[in-house]
Amino acid sequence: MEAKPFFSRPGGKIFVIWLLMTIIGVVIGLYAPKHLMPQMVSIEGHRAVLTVVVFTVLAAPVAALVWAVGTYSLLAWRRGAPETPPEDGPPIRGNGPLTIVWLIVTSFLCIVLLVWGLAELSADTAPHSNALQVDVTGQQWLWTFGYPGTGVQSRTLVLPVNRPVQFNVTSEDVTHGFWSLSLGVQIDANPDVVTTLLATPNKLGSFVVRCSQICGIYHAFMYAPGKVVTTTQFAQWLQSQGASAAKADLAARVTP
Ligand SMILES: [Cu+2]
Repeated sequence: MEAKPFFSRPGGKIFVIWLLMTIIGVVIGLYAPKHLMPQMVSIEGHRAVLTVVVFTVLAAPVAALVWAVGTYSLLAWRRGAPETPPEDGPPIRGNGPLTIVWLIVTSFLCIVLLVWGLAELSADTAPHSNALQVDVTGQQWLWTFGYPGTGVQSRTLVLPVNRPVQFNVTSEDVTHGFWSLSLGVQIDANPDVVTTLLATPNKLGSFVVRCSQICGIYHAFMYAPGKVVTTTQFAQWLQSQGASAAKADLAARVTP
């Protein structure tokens, strides 16, 4: 019996579906995050979008393989379909080239994701000598932002543009989650523990701080407004909140 051409066989058809789904997945990965995620106002926020793009694009062919086999099986071998499922093929255990390709691809994906994740984590938590210190305290069910050295406590997170900020995050009662998507930060706020996290706002604009841990009945209402302003506006704002002019200038100053 003459062998059927590749694209007439189930494997060939699955390959075509896989290719189409991979292309769709890659296109979604490249374009959707920029349009579906909110406006990013920090370097970390932009890097978070890039991470979503890279991970989606890398995951697209893997997800497409599962979907392609599933879609083909459902359509081609449905009840009453002209095509009947083939007999089980030979086991792939002894297939050397397939095993090697499988190992290389999966190892490559795991290593890329691991290295990328660790690099992002260390960049977000590395101490910075010139960072503006902001104490973030969560409690049921609001956020308080303190600016050490100025005496200012605020329910709005105001940050100067183009300066690293170190958030010292803690909680007064239960575990909360300090989370601002636009700032690209998220970390648990635990009682009796201060956890630090860095971000560098690089775009003027407003954002929202939310709680990412279910922390009680009004968890959904635990959010605070935030904005990124110029250095001058930041010093003026500190003064409007009761800081002396000297302390406000000192806190707002950018030292090289
Ligand atoms: Cu909370």
